[in-house]
Amino acid sequence: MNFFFGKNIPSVLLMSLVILANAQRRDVGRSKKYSPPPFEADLEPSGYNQCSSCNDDDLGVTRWTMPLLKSGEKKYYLGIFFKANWFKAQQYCRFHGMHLASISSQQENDKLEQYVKDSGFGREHFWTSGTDLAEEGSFFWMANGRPLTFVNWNAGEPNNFRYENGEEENCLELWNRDDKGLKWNDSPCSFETFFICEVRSD
Ligand SMILES: [Ca+2]
Ligand SMILES: [Ca+2]
Repeated sequence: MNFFFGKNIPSVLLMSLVILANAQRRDVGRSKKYSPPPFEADLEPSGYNQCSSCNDDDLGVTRWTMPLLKSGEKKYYLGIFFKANWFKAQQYCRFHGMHLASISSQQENDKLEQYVKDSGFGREHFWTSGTDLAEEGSFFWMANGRPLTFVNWNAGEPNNFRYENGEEENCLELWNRDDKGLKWNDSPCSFETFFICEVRSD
């Protein structure tokens, strides 16, 4: 008993302290090695929203959280990663703080056409927010609740074609049907295709 609790006590204590200190040193080293890097926002909270690196490219596309095509007061987003029916496309845009697109001038249509072509999706169909679901034949933009003020229908459209299952065409898509440019067509809202969202500044 004296061996442990007699004159050897100081040396036992000393050894324990040395072991403990070494263990702590290892823990300190380990915690430094595996600490996650701090978020940028934590480092520079004031610079987080300044978008210092979101320069426009030749098309006027802003790249920050999402690539957006600038067109006057609007910004457009191309939904090209999955196809969705008109309602789901609407939901996607709204979830991200946008609307399905509206087009109010030839200039906007031309800019979108160029953007779609340059993005490699010139043969695809794209939903807009145009619809005559509320009243057959009276199209308006869900994006702003207004009737169409500019139209760019393809020849023979809108034709409200009736399918075998009884569904008619009530949603407005953009489609370069016969190389005459990105014209408009009414299409069944249940069809799944790409879509265009817009950000409005008004
Ligand atoms: Ca219709
Ligand atoms: Ca049609």
